Amino acid sequence: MVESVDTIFTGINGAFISELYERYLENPNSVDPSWVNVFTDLDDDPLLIKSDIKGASWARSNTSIIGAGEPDQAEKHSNHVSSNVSSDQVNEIAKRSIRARILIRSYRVRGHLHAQFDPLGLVGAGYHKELDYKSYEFTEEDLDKEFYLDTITAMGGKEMATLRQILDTMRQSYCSSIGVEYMHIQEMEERAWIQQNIEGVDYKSNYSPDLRRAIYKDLVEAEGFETYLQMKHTGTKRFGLDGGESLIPFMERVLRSAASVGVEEVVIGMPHRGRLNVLARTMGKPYVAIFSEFQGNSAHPEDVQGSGDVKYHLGASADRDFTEGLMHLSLTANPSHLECVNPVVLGKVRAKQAQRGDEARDKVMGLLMHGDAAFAGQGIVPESLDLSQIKGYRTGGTIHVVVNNQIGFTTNPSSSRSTPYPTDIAKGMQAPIFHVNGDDPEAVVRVADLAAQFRQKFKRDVIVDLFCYRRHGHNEGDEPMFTQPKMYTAIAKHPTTREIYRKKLIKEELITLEEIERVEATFRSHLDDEFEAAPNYKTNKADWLEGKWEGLSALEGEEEKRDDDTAVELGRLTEIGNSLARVPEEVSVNNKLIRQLKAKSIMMDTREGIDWAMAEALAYGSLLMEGHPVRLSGQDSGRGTFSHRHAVITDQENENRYFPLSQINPSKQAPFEVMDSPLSEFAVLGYEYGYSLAEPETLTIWEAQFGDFANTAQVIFDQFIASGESKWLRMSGLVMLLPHGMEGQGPEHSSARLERFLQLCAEDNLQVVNITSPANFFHALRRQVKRNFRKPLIVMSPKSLLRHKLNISRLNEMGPGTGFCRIIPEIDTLQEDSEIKRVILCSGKVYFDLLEARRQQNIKDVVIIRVEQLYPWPRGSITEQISKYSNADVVWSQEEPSNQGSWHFVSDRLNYILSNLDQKTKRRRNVIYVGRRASASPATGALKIHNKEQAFLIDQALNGKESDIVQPYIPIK
Ligand SMILES: Cc1ncc(C[n+]2csc(CCOP(=O)(O)OP(=O)(O)O)c2C)c(N)n1
Repeated sequence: MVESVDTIFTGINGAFISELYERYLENPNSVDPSWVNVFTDLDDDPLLIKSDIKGASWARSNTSIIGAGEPDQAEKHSNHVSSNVSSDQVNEIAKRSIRARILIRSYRVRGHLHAQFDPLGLVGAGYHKELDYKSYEFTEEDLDKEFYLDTITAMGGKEMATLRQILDTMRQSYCSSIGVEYMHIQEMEERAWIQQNIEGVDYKSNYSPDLRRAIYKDLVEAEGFETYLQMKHTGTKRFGLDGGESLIPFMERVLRSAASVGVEEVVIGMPHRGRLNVLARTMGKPYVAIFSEFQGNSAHPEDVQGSGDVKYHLGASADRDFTEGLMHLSLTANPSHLECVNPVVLGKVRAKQAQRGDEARDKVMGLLMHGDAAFAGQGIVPESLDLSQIKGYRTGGTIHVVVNNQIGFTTNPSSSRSTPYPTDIAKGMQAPIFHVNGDDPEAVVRVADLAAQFRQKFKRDVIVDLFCYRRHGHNEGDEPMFTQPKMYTAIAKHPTTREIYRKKLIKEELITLEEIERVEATFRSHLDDEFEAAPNYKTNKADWLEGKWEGLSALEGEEEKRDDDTAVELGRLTEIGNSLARVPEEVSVNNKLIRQLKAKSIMMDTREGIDWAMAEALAYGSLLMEGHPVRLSGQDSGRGTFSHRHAVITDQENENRYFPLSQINPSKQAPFEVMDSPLSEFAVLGYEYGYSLAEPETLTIWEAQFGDFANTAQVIFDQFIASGESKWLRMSGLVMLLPHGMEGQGPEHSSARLERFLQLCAEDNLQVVNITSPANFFHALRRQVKRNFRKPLIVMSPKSLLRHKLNISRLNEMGPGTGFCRIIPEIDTLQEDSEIKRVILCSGKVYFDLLEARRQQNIKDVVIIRVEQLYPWPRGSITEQISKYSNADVVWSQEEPSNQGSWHFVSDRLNYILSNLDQKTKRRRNVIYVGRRASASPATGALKIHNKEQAFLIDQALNGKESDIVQPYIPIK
């Protein structure tokens, strides 16, 4: 029965002190001044204490601990005291007890300061006043005096304890190889759980010889593998675990412990340090495969394309058959950029939980390893931690292990962070933090148990700070003595964790020497066998397109010929559209929104004038009805930054939320989720990418508030989205909506940095579109889950165009016989093709300015072609269009400055097309650039200048002679 924690008020003197304390809370002057000091020392929330006073008890149920929750006994005790001693004496005893309790509390809060968790002895110890009993007005004589401490779990439910006993228990609980920080947690039940599992618990006495044997074997394998690699491939980079070998028994135990409380699947993320060891020992990757990679062979089979990756970034999956239960493990591949894999892992976990219907988040769990310098330094760490309790993103708690080797490359902790521990950032997230000495593997194993159990019980993140050291340099070619001579002199003399544990086992006769030697010899001979087999080792299987991905295939054939069946029956579309346009009777809908819903209803009736928001909703709705879930996450995505989407209708009276897309046919449709994300791009994009890696059937979308904010997530674009498939054979069908367009809103709201995405394009890795028709957007979205492969889709999405009168479609453009258009040819009737003087190619918003101006000026000899998909570059369709106009010059028109937008990307490609076409004629054309000049800033801050520039470039595109057109890079004098 655990109801409360950390109370100094629930014991023998409870009634007396609580009355005093309540008086004090109401008016500090109403109690004897000697009590004021005692009470002010307690920095607890008065309300919390008051509730403790009112009858909470955290006594163990199997002991006879007395607490205020058991009033009979408390009363009895109280009476007992008052009948035997005078009220002055009660007062005195009460004060003494309360001081003891404050001392106890200090151990709970600060005991870690005296814990012995640094194997090198560089951190910890020292003198801390708060942990000195003398600071609480005790003297040496008090050590053997008894106190009434009947509610202290630590004292095993004793009614009386001496100060010496109290100190012993507190030191053993909080200042041994494990130092725990948990008093920052606000939930009393969570604090109580930790207290109960830490205070006075002699876990080591329960460890069986089998467990000790297993721990030793793990250490033998962890150390043995590193030293074997060092011997066979001296100096080759492997980012060895040497010094942090306890990570391996930790991993074994945390997984087993998680299995024993019902976890069936764990998604793992980790940096380079120790990764080969984890791959081998935890993930079961054959040593022979790793040795083969050391000999220079690829990790992929020969017939698989792609760049591959270095061996210490690779992922793996495995099924482990623990006695505690079967468990599927997947170690997520990651780039060298530390910590950026964190949100990716979280997104994968969430997707897997959705697949299993694991709403309690009991079955699938995330486990992340970190380096100490990276955990403290990288902003993605708090960004990702912040997701842990948020509705659309929570995953039921992640276990974090910081492999704290007390150095980052050559940088000391004092230069790495402003906080005492690398883990301090997690305190704000209410996570308990267990610091543990890596040289005490039994303590490490204990912490693994606590972490797994705490996570499963409270569905919160838990942090393990595995204190260790790094035996060699940053990598095996580095010399650490250049920068940390003292530390490395100490390390050189320091025995390995295995040696220390070996000694202990032998000394305490816990396992026989013979057994120990047998374990060592068996492993060594296994490594020899595997090493010998490595030269002939061939990977015969690429582990992709399995499980959920089965049935999908690698890209083949010409992109422009790929069949995209994205059309939907018109009847079905109107049914869906009418449902979305319905004003829900049960909701008090905002009046302006009622008008919008009516407008949608008219679109459906007339089957015309369908705007962007409606086309988007029809794409989602139709996919949902076909069984594809839709998940859309981004800042303010529910309503939509530009107030166009209204995927959530908020009741004007009670703020209840109604989701039209979830109400089309609730029992027959797939789930729709839309989330207003935290104000993060890096973590949220990484998360959605992770989700898309695990779930190919869901249309997963991330939306940037404005396109340029996606910059802060650039690592995810570069390292995962653009290159993940090539490096790791992992597809993603993630859609990214990045509002883009020059609208006079200033430098930072104009550009989604289209040029950067185009620069990333190669080998069909991405799709980049800048679409000018709602129907085409509808098809682009549906295409993402309708094809037999998945590719990330980057959409330069509209802002003002959401409401532009020309940016509309007819319903039948989404109906049978239609599909995604990579380019959209001229739509107006103009002169004969041979009379056309100019072909303007453009992409995105500028099209509407060009079209309107041409119509206004009644120009009939200038054709405008829209390139809706910039990548994969639709060379065939563009060639076909340009070839119709053999007497025309060819202009590329864009509103972005010439160093931005598409110009760099299209110019060579268009010239290539022109040179091919012109081979048959005498004419030699080069594409002409019309757009803003190169500019440091994406746009002007002044609307007037913007308008002038825009009018000028439109005029030049339509009317400018080639010789008059402003050159992209020549500044105006
Ligand atoms: C984002 C990022 N910045 C810099 C680096 C270069 N780098 C690689 S490892 C490392 C030190 C990491 O220290 P720590 O996190 O303590 O892990 P350790 O290598 O000590 O295990 C650095 C700076 C990187 N990989 N990623």
